Amino acid sequence: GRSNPPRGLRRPAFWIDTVDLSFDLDPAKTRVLNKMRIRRNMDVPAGPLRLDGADLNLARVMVNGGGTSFKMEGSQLVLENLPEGDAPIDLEIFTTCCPAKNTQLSGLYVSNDTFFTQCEAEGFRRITYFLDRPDVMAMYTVTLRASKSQYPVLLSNGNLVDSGDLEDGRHFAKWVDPHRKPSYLFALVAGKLVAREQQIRSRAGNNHLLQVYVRPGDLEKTEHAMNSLMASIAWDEARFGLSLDLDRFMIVATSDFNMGAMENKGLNIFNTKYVLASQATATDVDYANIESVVGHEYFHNWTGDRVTCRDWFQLSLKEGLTVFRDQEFSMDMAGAASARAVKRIEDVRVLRTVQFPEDAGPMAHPVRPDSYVEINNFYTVTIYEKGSEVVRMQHNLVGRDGFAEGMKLYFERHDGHAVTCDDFVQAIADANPQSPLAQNLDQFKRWYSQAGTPRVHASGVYDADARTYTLTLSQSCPATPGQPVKQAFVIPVTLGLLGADGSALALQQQGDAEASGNEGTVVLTEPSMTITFVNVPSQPVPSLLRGFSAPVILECEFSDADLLNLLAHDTDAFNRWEAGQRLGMRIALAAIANPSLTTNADGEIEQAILPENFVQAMREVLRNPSLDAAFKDLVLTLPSESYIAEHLDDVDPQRIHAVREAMRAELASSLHADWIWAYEEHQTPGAYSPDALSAGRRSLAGHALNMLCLAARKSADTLWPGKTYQRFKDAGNMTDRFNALAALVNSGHELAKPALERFHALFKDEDLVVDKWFALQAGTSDRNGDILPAVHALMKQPDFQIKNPNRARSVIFSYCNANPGAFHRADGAGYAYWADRVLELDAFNAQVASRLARAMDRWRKLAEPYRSQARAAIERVAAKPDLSSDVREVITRALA
Ligand code: HT7
Ligand code: ZN
Repeated sequence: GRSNPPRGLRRPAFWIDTVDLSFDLDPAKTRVLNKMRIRRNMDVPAGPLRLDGADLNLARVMVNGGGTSFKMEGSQLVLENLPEGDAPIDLEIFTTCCPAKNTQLSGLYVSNDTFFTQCEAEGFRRITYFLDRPDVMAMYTVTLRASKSQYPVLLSNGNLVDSGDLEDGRHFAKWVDPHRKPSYLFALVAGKLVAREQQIRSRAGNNHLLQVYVRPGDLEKTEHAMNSLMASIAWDEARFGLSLDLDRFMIVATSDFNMGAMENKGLNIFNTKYVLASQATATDVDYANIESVVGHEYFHNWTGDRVTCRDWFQLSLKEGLTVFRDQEFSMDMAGAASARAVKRIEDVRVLRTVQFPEDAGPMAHPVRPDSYVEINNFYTVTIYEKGSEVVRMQHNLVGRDGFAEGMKLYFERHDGHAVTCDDFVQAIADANPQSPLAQNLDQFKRWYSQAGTPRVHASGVYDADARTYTLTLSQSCPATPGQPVKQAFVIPVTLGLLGADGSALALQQQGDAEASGNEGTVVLTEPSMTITFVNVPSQPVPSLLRGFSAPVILECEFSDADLLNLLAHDTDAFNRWEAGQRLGMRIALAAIANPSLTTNADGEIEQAILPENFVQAMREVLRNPSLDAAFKDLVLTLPSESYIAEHLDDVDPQRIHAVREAMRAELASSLHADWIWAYEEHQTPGAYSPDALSAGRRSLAGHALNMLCLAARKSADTLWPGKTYQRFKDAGNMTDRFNALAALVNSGHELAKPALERFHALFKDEDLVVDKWFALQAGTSDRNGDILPAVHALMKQPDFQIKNPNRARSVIFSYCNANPGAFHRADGAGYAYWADRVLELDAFNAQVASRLARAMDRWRKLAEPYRSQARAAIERVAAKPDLSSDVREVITRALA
C-alpha cells in the first residue's frame, strides 16, 4: 500500500493531450499500442515522467519516433530524459496483457467470451502505462481489432468513424471520443452482443441514438432499461437544463462486474442486475433499482464526466451529487407526494442502517477523506449516501430554484475541468448569496472534512401562562479515528408543532409580527441554541428534523403518547414513520434488557412483548384508507436488527434476533385478521406494471403473506401456507411469486422445500433469478443453527461459482452481512466461515474480498463470547502475509 495525500494532491509533471490506442484483442495475449502526445506542465518544477502500470508486459517505448532510456520503479515506468521545454512530445508504448487471466475484473477482462473494461478508479494502468489520475484529461482515438466471428461487435467511447474487414477473418472499428476525459472513463467492449435501439430527439432539438447491448436472448429484457434511459435524459433537461452531449449513448450489460454500473463516457457498462428485467424474472424492487441506476450513470455524464474530480479525495463531488440527482429523479418518477415520501424513507433507512454504523466504526472517514491506502475501499456509503445528504442540505438551504441556479454556475465555471468539493459548494453559495448556506459557508464545509454522525439533542418547555414554547437544540459529534475533537456543524432542523389533538399549530417565533405557517427550518450553527415560539395554545408535541433535514441522530424525550400522536397525525410523512420506528425501538430495547423475558429451547421468546397501544396504532395505520400501501408496509416493518444493534453498547446479536422475531410473531398473531384483510385488499389484478403505487400494493400484500405464514407456525394453520404455495405457483409476476416463496421459506414451513425445488427448476437458466434463490436461503431466519450448514451446501451446488461476484454476493454476503441472527453464532463458526471466504476471494478478486471484510467492522461492540471469537477470526485473516492492500487496509483498521 501507499500513503496519501501528498502524492494525490501534487499536480502532474506532464499533461497528456491526445491518446491513440490500438488494441489487437486476444484473450490470452492482447497487444496494446499507446501513442500519446504529451507536454510538460510548466506550472510545476521539471521532473521525470512517471507512468502508472500494473500487470503489464512492456515491449517497447519510443520518444518522438526514436528509442529512449527508461527504468522501472516498482510498477511505474519512469522516463527521465524527455526533452526540456513546453514543446509537445510523442510517446509510444507497446505492451501486452492477458485478459483471460484477469479475475480481478479491473482493467481489461473477459466474461462469457466478451471483452470488457473497468477503469475506475485505477484500472486503466492495467491496460497501458499512463498518468492514471483524474486530473489528466485527454482526447481519445481507439482502434479495436479482433476476430470478426468471435467478436462481431467492437465498441469504445464516442463516435464510430471507421470500420471494416482485415485479413485472417479479423475486422476493426475506429472510435473517436469528441470529449476530453480522464483515463478512468475509458471503456471498450468486444463480443457477440445484440442491441435494443432507440432514436430520440432531445428538447434541445438534437438527434441521438440510444443502444442497450446484451447477450443474444436477453433483448426482450431491455425495454425497462431503455425506458429508464429516455426518462433520465428528459428529466435532466427539464430539471437542470442539461442535455445529452453525444450522438450515441450506449449501455452494455455484463454478468461479471464488481459493482453496480460504470459511467464510462458514452459507453456505460452495467451489471446485468441493473439492466435486465421482465415481469417473469424481475421484482418491483429490481425495476426500481434499474430506473435509479440507469439514471445515476446517465446523470454522471454531466456530474462526473463533463466536470470530474481533481483527485480521488474528491470522489463525493461526483458520487454524492449524482446520488442526490438519482434520488430526486426516482422521487419525481414516483409522482405523488406520498410516493416521494416513501422513497425518502427508504433512502434514509439505508443511510441509518449502513452509513451510520460505518461512521461510528473503524472505517469512519469524512465525505472528503484525507487519507487512504486503497481508493477502492472508499466507494462507501459515506461518500455516496452521506455525500448525497450533504448536497440535499445545500439544496434545502438555498431552495429548489436557488440550487438549479447554483448548478448552472457550477457548470459555467468548471465545465471540462477536474475540480473539488469546495468548488461545488462555492458555486451553490455564490449563486445564492443571501442564503443561510452562503452566510455560514466555511462552517458548512465541515460536513466534508469531519467524520462521524452528529447528535442533536432537543428539549422543549411549555409555559402555559405565557403561552410560549421554548425549544433548546444542542449538538455534539463523537470522536472518530484520527479526529478526536469536532467543531460545530451547520444543521438545518425543519420542524413543526402538533397540538394534543394532532392539529398542526401555527409557528410564530418570538419577535416576529405574525405566524409563518406550520413549518419552518431552524439552522443550528452553535453548539446550543434556544428558540421561543409564542401564541402556542397548549403543550405541543414537536415534530423535529422533518423529512430527515440533516444526517444526524436526533435525541428527544418523547413520551409514548407524543409518539402515538405523531404517528397518527403528523403532516410530515417521514416523521410519522419515524414515530412508529421510535416506538418499535423503545419496545425492542426494553425487551432486550428485560431478564424475565427468557428464550425456550428453540431460542424463541414466548411471552408477550408488545403493549396493546402499539398493536392498536399499527392496526390503525394498516387499516387507514388515506395512506398508501407502500407507506403502511414501511411503518409495519420493525427497525432492523443491525439498526437496533447501533443503539446498544454491548451487542448480543442472538438476543436482538430473538426479541425482534418475537415482536414480529406477535404482530403476526395480534393483527391476524388485519393481515388477511391487507392481503385480500391489495391484490393487483390486470396487466403487470412496476409503478410505485402498484409496487406498494404488492409489497404490502407480500408482507401480509409473510405474517400469515409466520402466524401459521404457532397455530398449526394449514390454510395460509397452502394459499401461499398456490400463489407461489400461480403468480403472474416475479414479485408475487418471490414474496410467496419467501413467506414459506422465512416461516420455515415444510412447503418451502418443494417450492424452492420448483423455483430452481423453473428458473435454472436465469442467472439473476438463481441469485435470488441462493440469497433467500442464505439470508433466511436461523432456527436451529441450520443456516451455516445450508450455506455450505449451497456452495456445493453445481451453479454456485465463487468467481462470479453476483453469485458470491448471493450466498456469502447474504449470510455474513444480511443475516445477523445466523452469522453471529456463539461457537464462532460464522466468523470462521467469513475468514475462510475473505481469504479465498482475496486470492483472485481483492475488491470483492475487501467488501466482505467489512462485515466485521462492528466487532468491538459485540458481547462475549462473540467478541473474542470475532477477534480470533480477524486476526487469522491479518496473519496472512500476502493479503491484498484492499483487505489489509480494512483488517488493519478493524484491529487498530
Ligand atoms: N463510478 C462507478 C464506480 C465503480 C467502481 C469503482 C471501483 C471499482 C469498480 C467500480 N465499478 C463502478 C459507479 C458509480 O458510482 O456510478
Ligand atoms: Zn456514481
